[in-house]
Order: sequence, then C-alpha cells, then structure tokens
Amino acid sequence: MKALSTILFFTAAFFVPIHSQAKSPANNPVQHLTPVHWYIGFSNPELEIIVHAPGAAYYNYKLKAYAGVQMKSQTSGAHPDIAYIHLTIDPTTQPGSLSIQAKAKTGVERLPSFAFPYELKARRNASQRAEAIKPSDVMYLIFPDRFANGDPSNDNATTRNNEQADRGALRARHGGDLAGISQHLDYLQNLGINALWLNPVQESDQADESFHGYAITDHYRIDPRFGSNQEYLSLCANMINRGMKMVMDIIPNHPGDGHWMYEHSDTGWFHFRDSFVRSNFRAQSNHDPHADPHERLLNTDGAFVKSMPDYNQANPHMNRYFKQLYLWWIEYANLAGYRIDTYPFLDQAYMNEWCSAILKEFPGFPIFGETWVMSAAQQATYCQSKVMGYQGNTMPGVTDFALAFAIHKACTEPTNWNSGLSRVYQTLSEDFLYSNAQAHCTFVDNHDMARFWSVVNEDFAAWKRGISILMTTRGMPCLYYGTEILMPGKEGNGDAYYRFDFPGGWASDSVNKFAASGRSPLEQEAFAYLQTLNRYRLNNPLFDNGRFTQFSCDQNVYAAGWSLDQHPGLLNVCSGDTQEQTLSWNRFESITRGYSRWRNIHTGQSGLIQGSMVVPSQETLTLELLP
Ligand SMILES: [Ca+2]
Ligand SMILES: [Ca+2]
Repeated sequence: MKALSTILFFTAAFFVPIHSQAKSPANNPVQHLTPVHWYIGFSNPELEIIVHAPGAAYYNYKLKAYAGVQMKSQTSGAHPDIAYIHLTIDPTTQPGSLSIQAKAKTGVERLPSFAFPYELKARRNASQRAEAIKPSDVMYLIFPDRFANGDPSNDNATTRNNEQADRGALRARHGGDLAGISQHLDYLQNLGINALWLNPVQESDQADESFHGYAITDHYRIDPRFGSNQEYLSLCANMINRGMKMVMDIIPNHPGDGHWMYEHSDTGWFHFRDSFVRSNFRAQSNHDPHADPHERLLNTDGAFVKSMPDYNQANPHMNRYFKQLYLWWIEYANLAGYRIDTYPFLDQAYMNEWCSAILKEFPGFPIFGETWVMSAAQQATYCQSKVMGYQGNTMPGVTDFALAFAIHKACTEPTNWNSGLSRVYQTLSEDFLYSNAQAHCTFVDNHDMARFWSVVNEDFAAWKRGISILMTTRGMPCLYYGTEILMPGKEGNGDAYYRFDFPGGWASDSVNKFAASGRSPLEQEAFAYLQTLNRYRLNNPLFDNGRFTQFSCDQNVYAAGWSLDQHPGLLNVCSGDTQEQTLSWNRFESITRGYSRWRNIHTGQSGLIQGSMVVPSQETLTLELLP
C-alpha cells in the first residue's frame, strides 16, 4: 500500500475537470471505465469493470440496487489508481443506468465519496446482425489516413500531442478520414467491392508516427482525426444498408505507450513494464520442436518496438479485458469480421481461449490472424488445423502470406516444374493442413509490403495473371486500396512508400483517379479488368459452395477453377510460357463435365468446350463455363 501522503496527493487532482468518456455527473473523478458500457444477454453473465480514477484502489464500491445485477466482488489494484468491479448480469435485466457508489476505505476517510453511472444496453436481435464475410465477398483494405480527406476540419483535431497534419511528410498524418471513406462508397461498389478492412481507426494519440494507427491509446474511442464514434457507427450502418460489410483490424498484442493503461499500469498488465525488451520476432519458435525456450519467450513477450509495449494476456485482468473489448466492438458497431494484428507474437494459448470466447457469443464470426510466415505448414499452426498438436486451435483463418508469396513468384519468375506458376499449384496443394482454407484472407499486397504493381515490375501481363489468380482462387480475397489504378510502391524505401495518398482523395489534388477521366488508358484498363473479376465473384455461390480444382503446370500453363451443380462454372488459365500453347479441353474434363460452352468474362468471346484452346504466351484467360 502507498503511504497516506501519496493518497492525499492524488486527492488534490480530484475535482479538476478531467477527460472522461462517460457523460459524468459533477464531481465524478473517474477517468476511464472499461468496458465503457456493456450489453445484456451474453451467455457469459460475468463482467469485470476496470475503474481508473485517482486513488481508485482506496475505495469500497457499492452497487445501488438494480434488478438482475449483482456485484459479486471487487478488488483493488496494486496501482493506486486502479480497481476492479465484478458484476453478474442476469439475461432478464432491463437496459438502463447502474449507479456505483465509491466510499473511502477505513483509514483514508478523508478521501471524498463519489458515484458514477454505468450503462447496460440491450443487444441487437439476430435479424439485425451483420452478415459475416464469406468467400464470395470482395474485400478492400483502406489505410484511412491516406485514402480520402472527406472532412478537412478534423485534420488537426485537438489531441494530447496536438500533432499537425502535413501531407509533405511521409510519416505524418495527411488528413484522410472516415468521411472520406463514406463519400467513396459508390466508387467502391462500382468497383465491385462489398467489404472493407480498415487499418486501425481507434485513437492513436502518440508523440511520434501515429498515422498508421497500430499504437492505440484508447481502445474504445475512434481517433478524432478520423472522426467520431458516431461517424464510425454511421459508416458501418450505412454499409450494411448498401449490402456491404465492415471488418475491424484489432491489436491485442500491444497499445501505444501513450495509452492510459500503460501510464497507469497495474502489476502484471504488461511484459517487461519497466524496461524495454524487444521481441526477437522469431515466429518459428512458437512451433519449432527444437526451439530454445528463451527464444520462444522473447518472441511472444518482447515488445514490438519501444513505443508499443507488450500486453501480458496471461494476466487475469488482461484475459478478461480483451475478451470484453472485442465482444463489445462486434456488438457496438455490428462488425462482419476481425483481422488480428501480429498474431505470432501473442500468447497462443490465450488467443485460442479468446477466439473460443468470441465464437461462443458470435458463432461463425470470421477471424483471420496476421501470420507473416513463409510456409503453409507454419501458417497452419495458428488456425483451425489438421496438424498434429494444433487440432485444438480455434482461430478460423489466417492472412495467407504463403499464397501471396507464391503468386509473386508466379508473376516474376519463369514457370517450370518447381518455379513460377508451379509455386501457386504447390502452395494450394498444402491446403490439407487446414480445417478450412476458405477461412483465409487472400491477397497479393497490403500496407506493410511493396505494392503488387511494383512487385511485378510494372508488367501488365504479369499483373493480370496475379490478380486473376487472387480473384478466382479459394479464400476471402482482399485488395489493397489503389491496386485498381496501378499505384506503385517499391520495396526498400520503407512502409510509407506503400501508403501513398489516393490521387483525388484531397480537394487540392491536381488529378482525380476516382473518376475514369483522371486515369491513364492503362490505369483504366486495370480498373476495368479488376471490376469485371470483382463483379463476377461478388455474391456468386460458386465461390462459397462450389468445388475448387487446380491443374498442374503442364506446358507451363496453370489452370484452376470451380464447378457447381446447376450453376455456371469457372476456369482461370494462366500461361507462364514464352510460346503460344495449345491445350486439349479433355485435360479439364473433371471441371467441365456438365458444361458445353465457355465465355471469356473480360472479352465476351465464347466457344464450345471441345477440341483445344489456344493460350497466347504469358496470357491469362478467365473463362466462365456454361451449360
Ligand atoms: Ca480529415
Ligand atoms: Ca506479445
């Protein structure tokens, strides 16, 4: 316990107006409550509220009688400003506002009493719930600071660090926001997009480089540079009305060091709270049977960087905090899926428990973790898997880096038995490792990687090959913003080069590539090519319920596609050969059975499925199969 002098020091700050998320009555010193409110009717009736207030540990808390709600217990943090309240909430409880009264403990009676409200809300009913993302959706990843500035008035919204927007600085904020995304939903739908994954949009009020959003300082608040919580809710609701879906990017591994939880950390919330120990980033140590235990520990418990301290998910309070936090966001914003950041650096046992807790309350909720590792076998150790020792994994899918890297090779190296397009064939042949490869998020680039147009050295035939594979293979495809206009972003200059502003997203831009008139002929060709593939995929049951078949790279041509009874099929044919190739349709009999004609979805050209097809050198043919 702290000396009384320390306690009295805290009381000095008691009646100074302070930041609080709740609409607080006068004299309410509470700075944070987590969760900020809660919902009635989760199958787990238990709730732990963290109270952050000056001297919070020196109080007893009492719940004013409220039918259906019991205060089970309360504990004081070792940190003087932290207390924990445990409620049990019966599913029959009526929505409303609880009142919790705080009275100083014996021996510190000089501390003033106070009370604070805590709101319990009704959950939305099942018919109002967002539809989960699925393979026949087309997802689009937006880096919110760099897509479109729909509201210049929030560019320099007041924050503790008062960082000023500066479009001339690569790693400063540029002013992109939720309003900019809202204003381009027509554009996105026209492109054939129906799902968005936004890089994190919660408050990231960091002293340095907050533009990427991965150093969150308040998990329950949208960053004022992006908009408000209400704007986020409106965006999500508006998208649902349009048949679109929102995926949230979540980061249970670390906050920013400007987070109040780090500044007021109770014992055990963080690994290495008082010294900087950096992760060795050896994801392999999680599954390596020969791993050194010290390396394994350093991987999961070391900090990502100094400004992103590492949460200790094994701590019982953090255990509850992250379950409650991410149940809250699904219910609050009506989300359609989660992408989990830096999954291999999390406590793996805890994350399996966490995924189970989410899936118990939201059965079938899509979750894919970022697993930036180099093989399918390694990826399979993180998700629901058929791999010995990992069959108990609960995360449905991963971000499929193994396939992304295979597609890169397919588009940059000559195809042979083991190279080029054969790498895609071999990578997908390893899908036996996963419980469900359709739960993976597939992609060719993202905010951390060189952009695909630069990966293929601006070779349009290679770009089409890779994009066609992405948009016709298994899994849930995600396009990175700007792919449709061939935005460049070369490896080697740092990640800010993968995150350029979308031309036309700012009123002062000299060119607007959101409009066809602002695109070059090649950019327009790319846009139209992608639009055709997206629209073909969108809500097409072939990709959800069909049978996926791939064919090995005979004649250096890779083909893969889908068939489904009583429904048109698809065959995507990619040549990695330097000569024109003539292929017998007989080879594809297992997929063309029941179909008699083909139609090129880009050109409209059609013909009979008989004899042979001619595939020009390096060309890609995407053929719908018709009765
Ligand atoms: Ca703005
Ligand atoms: Ca960690």
